[in-house]
Amino acid sequence: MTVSGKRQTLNEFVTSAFSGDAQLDGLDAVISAIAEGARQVHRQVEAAALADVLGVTGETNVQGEIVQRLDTASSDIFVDVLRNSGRVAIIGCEELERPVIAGDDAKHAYMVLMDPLDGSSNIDVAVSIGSIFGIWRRNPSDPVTDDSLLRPGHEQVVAAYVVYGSSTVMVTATRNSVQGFTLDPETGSFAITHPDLRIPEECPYYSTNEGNFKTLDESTQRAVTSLRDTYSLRYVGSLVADFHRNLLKGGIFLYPADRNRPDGRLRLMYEANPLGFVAEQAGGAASTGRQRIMDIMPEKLHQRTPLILGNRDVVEKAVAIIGG
Ligand code: AFP
Repeated sequence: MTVSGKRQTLNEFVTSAFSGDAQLDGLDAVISAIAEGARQVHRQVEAAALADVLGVTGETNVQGEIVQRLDTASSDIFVDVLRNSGRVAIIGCEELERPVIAGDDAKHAYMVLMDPLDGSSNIDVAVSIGSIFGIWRRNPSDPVTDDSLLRPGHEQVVAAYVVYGSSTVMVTATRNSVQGFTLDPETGSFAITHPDLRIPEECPYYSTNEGNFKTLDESTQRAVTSLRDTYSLRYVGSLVADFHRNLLKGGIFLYPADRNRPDGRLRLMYEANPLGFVAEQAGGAASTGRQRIMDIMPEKLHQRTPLILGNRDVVEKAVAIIGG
């Protein structure tokens, strides 16, 4: 008997969850492809120092960030598995300036936006990192162009993320259903470990880079001060890891706009939209401080946004103080 025993696997879950819904035909293949990519990235991350794949490539990506070798490796892995699923028309990726067009006939029904490796600055120090995905349905009669991806967050059909930490966990969210699966090191399959996830009522934590406090505007400083007076600070510096903790334990994450980053630091399309969708389906909320993240009509693939997400009542209180 393997360690995951008789637990339902992710592939079994998505096959049963989406079969019979013609509107979601092929979605199971896309999610299974992401799971396969996560298995490969897990192996690379786990053995990175041994395999000498730590460090930088010497290139700078479209964000102006120095690219880590594992950033490129993860991006290549996920582009390959998504292309090979045969169901994805276009892929937008944090590491790639332009989207990858993978197919344009009717069976290429999905559009994927991804951050293949989030928290790169934590790779070399063995701190949890992750991968983030948002999946939208494509209107098959529309041509596939770079602008096809510019759809609002509330149109997502699935959002998912993977945490590469003390264990490797993949969380998937569809309408009102958030499920967590853990990678079984023996079988290499993701088995269900966190069924029907909901953000707990209690909220013990707030997560923000306090080093930016001085550069926040006055009302945002007031909001952070009120959180500081009420909750314990927990901040890893990997959005996925901070969000995952808060999803399981309760908490609020904030990366507001500040004097140095008037549009915020995090990316709307492949960080805020997918995690905002997960938060909302788990009973939480996601805001810019002035607007619901899911309602933003995107203008650019790599646009940034302020982000506040977590327990709904705590997010709403912070937004009220900020003046949203
Ligand atoms: P990297 O991928 O460059 O490490 O950035 C990580 C991130 O996008 C997100 O995961 C963190 O929440 C945030 O940036 C950390 O930013 P600070 O280092 O400014 O706190």
